[in-house]
Amino acid sequence: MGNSKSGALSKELLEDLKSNTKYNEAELCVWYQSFLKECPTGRITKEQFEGIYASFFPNADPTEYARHVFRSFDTNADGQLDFKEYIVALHLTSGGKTLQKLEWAFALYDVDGNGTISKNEIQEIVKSIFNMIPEEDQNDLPEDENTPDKRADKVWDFFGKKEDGNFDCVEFCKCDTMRSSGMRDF
Ligand SMILES: [Ca+2]
Ligand SMILES: [Ca+2]
Repeated sequence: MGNSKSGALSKELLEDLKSNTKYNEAELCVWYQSFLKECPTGRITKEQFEGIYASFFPNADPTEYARHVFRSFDTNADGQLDFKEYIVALHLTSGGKTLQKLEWAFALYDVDGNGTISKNEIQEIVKSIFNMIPEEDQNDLPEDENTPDKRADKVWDFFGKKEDGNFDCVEFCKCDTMRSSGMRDF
């Protein structure tokens, strides 16, 4: 409606994204135009999202992991990513380690969304990550983390939890050194 520079991006959404991401107005407008070009409906479906992952990992099976990532970005759980969710995703997966990023990683691992992470959930995500590693590359992994179970055990040990324990977002975010301790896939 005459607002040619920002397209259909509302002022409200623009302000929201400006304060919650590192992008400025000009960048957001450019992202919005390219988003609409790729997704004329203004929405990315789960299938489209899986398709994007599949194109990046032609020699492996990223479907499960793509589903988990999609879930963690689909904050209103309507089965689609709108522009806001897309930009927040972009912001979280690029750039430095921030509390926001840790909170997102927590949401990724909290498969059932109950606010805590269990060992089963760690195993499920680690398994989906392994599916993305071509078999010949799996052979090159260190002996103590060359299977999903070993890797999950390592991560679990890092948090110092009992088999049937779980941890919440505060504990998770406190573990600042986790990147170098087996959870480097963030
Ligand atoms: Ca959504
Ligand atoms: Ca959970």
